[in-house]
Amino acid sequence: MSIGISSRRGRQLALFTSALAIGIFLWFIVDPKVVLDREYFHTSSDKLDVEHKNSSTHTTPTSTSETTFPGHARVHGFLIFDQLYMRDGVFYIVTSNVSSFPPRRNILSRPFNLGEGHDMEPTDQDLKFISPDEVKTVLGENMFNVSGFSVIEHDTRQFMTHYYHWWGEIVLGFWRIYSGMTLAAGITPTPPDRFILPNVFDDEWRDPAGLNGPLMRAGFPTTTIENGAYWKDLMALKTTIVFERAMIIDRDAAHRHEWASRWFKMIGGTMEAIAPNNYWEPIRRTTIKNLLGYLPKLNDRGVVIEPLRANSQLPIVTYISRQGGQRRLSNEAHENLVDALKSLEDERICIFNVASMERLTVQEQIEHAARSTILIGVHGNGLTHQLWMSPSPRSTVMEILDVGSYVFDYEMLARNVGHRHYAVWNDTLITYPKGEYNDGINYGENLHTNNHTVYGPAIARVVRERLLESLPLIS
Ligand SMILES: *[C@@H]1O[C@H](CO)[C@@H](O)[C@H](O)[C@H]1NC(C)=O
Ligand SMILES: *[C@@H]1O[C@H](CO)[C@@H](O)[C@H](O)[C@H]1NC(C)=O
Ligand SMILES: *[C@@H]1O[C@H](CO)[C@@H](O)[C@H](O)[C@H]1NC(C)=O
Ligand SMILES: *[C@@H]1O[C@H](CO)[C@@H](O)[C@H](O)[C@H]1NC(C)=O
Ligand SMILES: CC(=O)N[C@H]1CO[C@H](CO)[C@@H](O)[C@@H]1O
Repeated sequence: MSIGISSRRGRQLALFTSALAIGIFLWFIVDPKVVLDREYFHTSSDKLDVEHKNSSTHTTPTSTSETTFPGHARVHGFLIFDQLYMRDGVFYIVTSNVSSFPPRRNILSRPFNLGEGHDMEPTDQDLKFISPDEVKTVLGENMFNVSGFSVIEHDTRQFMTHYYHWWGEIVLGFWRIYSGMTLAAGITPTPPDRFILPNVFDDEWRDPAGLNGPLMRAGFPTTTIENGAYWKDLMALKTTIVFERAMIIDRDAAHRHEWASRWFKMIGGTMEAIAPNNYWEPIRRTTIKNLLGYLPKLNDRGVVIEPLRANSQLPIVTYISRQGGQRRLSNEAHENLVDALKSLEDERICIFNVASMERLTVQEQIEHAARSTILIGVHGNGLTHQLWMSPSPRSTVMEILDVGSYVFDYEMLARNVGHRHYAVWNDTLITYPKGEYNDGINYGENLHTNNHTVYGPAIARVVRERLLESLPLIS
């Protein structure tokens, strides 16, 4: 059976089923040590072929040299182009109809840090629209092809050096838009050929917790990550570069989307783009298989049933303790919560783990998440680990906030990945069904304090309900 795949659309299901069949076949013949998830990914050799056949049905290039817009989604800061040009660090869109493209300020911004008073409005130094007639004079006759799919993360390092901002916004947002585009074309998304960070140098995109880098290697093993030095090399060629397909990701431009400002989240706008329900699964599965050497399979009750050696007998509830760091519970609230959840373990309702992620290896952290059905924690980066939990009608994230605060970071992840999210205000748990959202955000003045309170029994009650309630499960 497939885990938590709800099939609203027959086409999605059919796609998934045939991909699964091919995947199972390939699974036996492929060396599983470093894997792409073959259930979803085509091999890279059939990739371009398949994409070209399809993308030509969805774009109407008036001349071979024009830039086109292969997707349907026009989400600010997450736009995909075919035949995107670059010369001397400036992007060029070649088109005879500028109004068929989103305006420049929805595509990118000046590469400055946000919130430091810079004028972020893009200029001709960042991106220009030119007509096919101008190509020869502006771009010259000599062009250099960068083939395949390039994801250009256009920002400075400011926010990327953070597990949530990298994985939960940049990668998740990119994969959502890209999966939606390939769904519309009736094909399976393949990993991009490269990530390019033109405005980042050295190691700067990596996070202090040491998760961003290793997880990229595990999740996108065939994708290179090129920083500003690579970009400078391209510029030094003093020629025009043509990106066969490129997505430009830009945080400030993304925030210009109405939904991004409503929820104050870069990926807010991507929520309007249609994506398959299970779109994150290929990345989740690939990452976990490469990291752990196995993919935990959970049954309807949330029990890990495969592989046998990793069997858990009861569903696993993991509480991510932040007691070693900033933004945490008071000691009393922490102990009270641990006691309440331990009593569920005594009743044999679940296996209960307390995880201090900062003391664990990357592998151990991901293994905790991949085996858990319920993840509980104070608002914070640890909750980004829900990306590796198996989505199901039972999978749940409980985010402890100070009473009155409401922010969307981890709720957006839960909605994208397929878990139910609860905001916990002491003894009150708040959740919203699909399509409904909390009215507004509120960064309460106590959001970042070290003495959060929570009423453990209230959390234990909802954990019990989630693990015992009978659910309309889809197998
Ligand atoms: C240019 O694009 C706009 C928006 O897609 C479209 O309405 C218009 O008809 C196009 N103009 C021409 C000349 O193709
Ligand atoms: C770039 O590559 C594409 C596809 O491989 C090809 O159709 C195109 O002519 C090439 N463009 C240039 C400028 O070499
Ligand atoms: C938290 O909830 C408990 C149980 O309802 C209540 O006794 C306690 O006063 C509440 N704490 C705060 C700070 O509101
Ligand atoms: C928690 O800490 C904040 C600031 O550190 C303080 O203003 C607040 O009164 C404290 N709350 C409780 C319930 O101790
Ligand atoms: C919409 C569309 O044209 N989809 C096609 C994409 O390519 C596959 C494989 O070549 C076809 O089966 C689809 O019909």
